Amino acid sequence: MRADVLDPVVMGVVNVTPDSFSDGGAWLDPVAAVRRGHELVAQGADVLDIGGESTRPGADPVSESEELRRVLPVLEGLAGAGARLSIDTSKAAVAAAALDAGATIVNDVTALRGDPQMAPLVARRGCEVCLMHMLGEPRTMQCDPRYGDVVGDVRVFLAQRLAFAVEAGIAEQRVWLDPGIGFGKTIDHNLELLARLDEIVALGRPIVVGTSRKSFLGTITGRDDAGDRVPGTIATNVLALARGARVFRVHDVKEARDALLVAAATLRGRWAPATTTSKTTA
Ligand code: HH2
Repeated sequence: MRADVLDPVVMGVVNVTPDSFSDGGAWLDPVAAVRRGHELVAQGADVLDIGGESTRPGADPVSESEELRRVLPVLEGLAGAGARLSIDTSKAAVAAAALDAGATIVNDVTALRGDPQMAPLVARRGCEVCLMHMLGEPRTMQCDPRYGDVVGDVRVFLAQRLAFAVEAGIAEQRVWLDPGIGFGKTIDHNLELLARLDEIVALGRPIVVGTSRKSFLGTITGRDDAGDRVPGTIATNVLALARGARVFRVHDVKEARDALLVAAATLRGRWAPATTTSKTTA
């Protein structure tokens, strides 16, 4: 399964949206998005996560046809770019078209709850899938989220979604899990999840962490501009690596990659070149 848990997988974000919280509109033009994807690969991205619908708090849903119109030319333009392609969607039709265009990972922030066709599709295609925890839905998720014990609740949810996926015919070794930082969580919920990440890692699947530029980092540092939150992002990535996280979803690939490689070598106490095979299969 995992040859070396200290071998970080860097997942670079390409948001083909007008309204994403940190880069909305920047890569809406497919030519610009493809150029951005190539740039992230050159910076060391192992995976490109391409999304056509913002999930920021308060975001409005996007139609299937609009989402397809946004992401398909970008996926086609990035097939063969040198990184695995992930489609960030909760719609099975979008995922199916993305897989046809060369994606091999489905990143579903609803953890297969959003579209009943998603689990059978993933099972049929044998692709990898990321199942993320979210309390509520993007429009309302930041309105007073409450948990008994946030880490315990997220862990139970992810274990249940993993069992659901396996029951649906998805191979367990194809499943990645994500605690969903910022999705129906207060700043303290996010911090507790990161502090006790080892309890989520204990589920035995590769753990994806998506803290990149998120607002809790701005609250701690006083940085309102999302682009100024890169050092905060890196602090969380490095600590998450030390606690066993495997995949790091980031906007700033160069900075995150270098920090993670140095952190991994330091944690090991020796330097060894990255093992490509183990990385690409997470
Ligand atoms: N965060 C965002 C979107 N997709 N997927 C996973 N697995 N984990 C995350 O933490 C995650 C995610 C939100 O970030 P971003 O894509 O930059 O913003 P937006 O949703 O506004 O497009």
